[in-house]
Amino acid sequence: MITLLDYGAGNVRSVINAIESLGETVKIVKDAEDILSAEKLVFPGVGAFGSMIHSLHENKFVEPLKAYLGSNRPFLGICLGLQALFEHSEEAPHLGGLGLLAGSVKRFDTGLSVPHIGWNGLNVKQPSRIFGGLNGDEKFYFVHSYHVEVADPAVVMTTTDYGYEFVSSIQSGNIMATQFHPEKSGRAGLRLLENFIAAADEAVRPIRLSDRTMLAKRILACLDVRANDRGDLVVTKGDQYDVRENGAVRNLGLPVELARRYYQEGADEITFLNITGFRDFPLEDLPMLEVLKQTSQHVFVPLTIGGGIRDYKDKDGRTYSALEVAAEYFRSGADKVSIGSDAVLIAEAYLADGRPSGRSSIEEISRVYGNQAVVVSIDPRRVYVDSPQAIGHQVIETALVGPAGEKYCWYQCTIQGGRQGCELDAITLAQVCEKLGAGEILLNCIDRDGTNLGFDIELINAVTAAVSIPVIASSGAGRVEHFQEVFTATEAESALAAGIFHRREIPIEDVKNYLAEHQVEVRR
Ligand code: 1PR
Repeated sequence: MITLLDYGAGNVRSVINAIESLGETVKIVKDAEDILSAEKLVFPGVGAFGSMIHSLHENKFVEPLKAYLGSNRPFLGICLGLQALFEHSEEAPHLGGLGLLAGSVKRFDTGLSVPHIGWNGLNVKQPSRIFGGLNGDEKFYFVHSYHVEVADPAVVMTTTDYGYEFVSSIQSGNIMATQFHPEKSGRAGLRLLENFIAAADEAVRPIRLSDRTMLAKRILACLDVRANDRGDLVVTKGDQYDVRENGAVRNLGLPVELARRYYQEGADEITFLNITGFRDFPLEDLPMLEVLKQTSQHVFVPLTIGGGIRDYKDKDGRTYSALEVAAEYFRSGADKVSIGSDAVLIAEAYLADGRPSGRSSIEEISRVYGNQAVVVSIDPRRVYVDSPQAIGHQVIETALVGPAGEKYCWYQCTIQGGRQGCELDAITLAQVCEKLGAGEILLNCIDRDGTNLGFDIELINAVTAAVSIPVIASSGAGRVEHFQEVFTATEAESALAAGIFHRREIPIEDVKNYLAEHQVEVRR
């Protein structure tokens, strides 16, 4: 049996699902005694360092944890569960860590996008029993803005390169901890967890040792989900956001089945967008929560859910915050939430007031769950203008001239799935959302959606140049060459597609093979 320390933040469901998929049972810590009597303890830290340490103190888990760690029984820390072992973190300088290992936690100091999100490799520095069956060239899923700096190099199990080499896992006796998420790292991650559970004696070194790792460009499969006219939840797909064909909602399959297929076919991440979420109340929209729960039982890559993340008043007048809605999604298996319409309203309010409210969904969710858990989904549409000074928006010069020969355009934000245009441009929206705490931008494009004409490179370049958080390029993928183009002509960290995958026009494997042949780093 594995004892799991859940202090109530983020997605521990996926760790439980991963362990259970390996045939092991999980007991969740309820009190100090459960920690003290554990045989094998897993500590998946999620969210922010400060709130984690706070909760550990509040629950009176600190002393039992220290006692458990002192007994040298098997321990696996994940992400913040690694960082917690050290003395301090820059993320919450006034709060000490557990101090089991000498060293501290620092924010990434690199010109690259922070958080470091995605699939990266491991430079193995010492043998371990958790490497059994691994080749050494596998990639694992990372999502973090901070990393540990150890005082004693003897505890370093692996390092990873992102701008510079940082410690990505440690080992000290039976205590192991990884900065990456094995439970979100597909087959390689499950193997690592299996090795931890099996407690084999022999420490091994994988065969293929690298001395430099590279972050892979990610390929995301997106499932736009809504109820069809019979009320069944289906995956649909629009042409420039119009999901109806001959009056009926297009039905391209069942959400759980399709997500599972894409996981098996090598998708690096799966995104569900509840496209009518803006008008439904998600906490009453139980089928969507059920889709997440069922998907996360079999799909061990990151899951993002979007649609309807905002504050609500139900029919009895009770108010629910966006944070409560997000919390329910995290509990059901989501790793990130994606905020669309509400982000536009928040940015407009911020620009009007000249300061953050401190209470917006972006700020509240990122404060509790960390920036990496908050994606902002932008649904822009091109508006052509004659001159760069024409209006008070961030205008770009375009090679794709407008219908009347216009050489400039701006990207108008929309809400409610493109139904309503706003007086805000996509570049400004992305900048404001980064300031407020968003960790990633999902950059759609209504003009390109469903067209198979390729990504809007000009839009993607304008937004990636304006922010330092990762950008997911979305809308318009029609050929494998489009993925190569977006990764070579822009700084996008990942690319998302829907139609070509749903219609089985191009398998994910073909996209990755083509990218690998053209020297774009991918996870295989
Ligand atoms: O506004 O917070 O409730 O979130 C609603 C979410 O639903 C937003 O993220 C918005 O993008 C999405 N959405 C709303 N209406 C539609 C629609 O299609 N009618 N779908 C919609 C957006 C766009 C992409 C699509 C890519 C790739 N879908 O995610 O998957 O364009 O498609 P392609 O590869 O086939 O070109 P809120």
